[in-house]
Amino acid sequence: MKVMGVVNVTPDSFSDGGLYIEPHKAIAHGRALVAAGADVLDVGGESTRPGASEVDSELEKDRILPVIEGLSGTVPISIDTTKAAVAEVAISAGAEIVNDVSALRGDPEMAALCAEKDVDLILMHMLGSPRTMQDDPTYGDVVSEVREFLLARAQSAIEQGVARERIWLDPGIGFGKTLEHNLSLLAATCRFRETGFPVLIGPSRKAFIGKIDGSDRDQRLGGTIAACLAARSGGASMVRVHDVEEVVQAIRIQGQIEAHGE
Ligand code: PMM
Repeated sequence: MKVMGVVNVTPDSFSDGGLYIEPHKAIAHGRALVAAGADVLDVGGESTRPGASEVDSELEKDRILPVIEGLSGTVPISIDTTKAAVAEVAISAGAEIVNDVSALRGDPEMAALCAEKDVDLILMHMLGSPRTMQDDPTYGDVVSEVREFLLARAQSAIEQGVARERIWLDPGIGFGKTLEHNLSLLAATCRFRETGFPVLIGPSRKAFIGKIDGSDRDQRLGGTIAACLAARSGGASMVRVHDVEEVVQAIRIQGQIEAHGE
């Protein structure tokens, strides 16, 4: 399983908002994550935390461009955006993956851009928008509904020219979900893997951990690792995390133990 390291160039993200808003700090952080074992870096210029407001695309471009240029040539870079204009400059600067938390609902140009540039495309489930998603999220059967949604978005991407083998699915931990929903989705990673698409899971430092044990954002490493290992056991192909070094170690040890089993 691969590890995607998070480089948030935002003033207000879930756990690291404001730390890397200056390009040289974001670049140094990205390089440190690569040294710690990140296989991919996910660069984002717009926060998706609950209640966050939208960022103008020019500001988002200004945030991410110097950072992607500075990190290009290290490991594959993913651009975390819902806007085709931002994705386009990111791809020109070297990004090879588009991480679209709106699953192509944010911008009608996004699918065509990904198809034309032949980049990987991560489709994530979110109920509503970051502004409203935590307002009493309700599902009948959360796993089936999220799975059907993602399959429909993948089908739409394919119809718009994106190659099937470029598509990743992500159930969107924390995006319009209660604690119960998040746990059900994590426990059902294999149901997403069964679709044939590679699965990405992003549990890092998220609120569901704190809802279980009362921990603050900077005290959720153990919970993050537990969720990553559960995702790996369920067949996830990549986890998106802030604490790369510790997660890489945990995955490696779990893999070694499994390799020595019956
Ligand atoms: N989570 C956040 C941002 N982008 N992208 C994907 N594909 N999956 C996620 O779970 C995800 C994401 C929010 O996390 P942060 O603001 O703490 O980085």
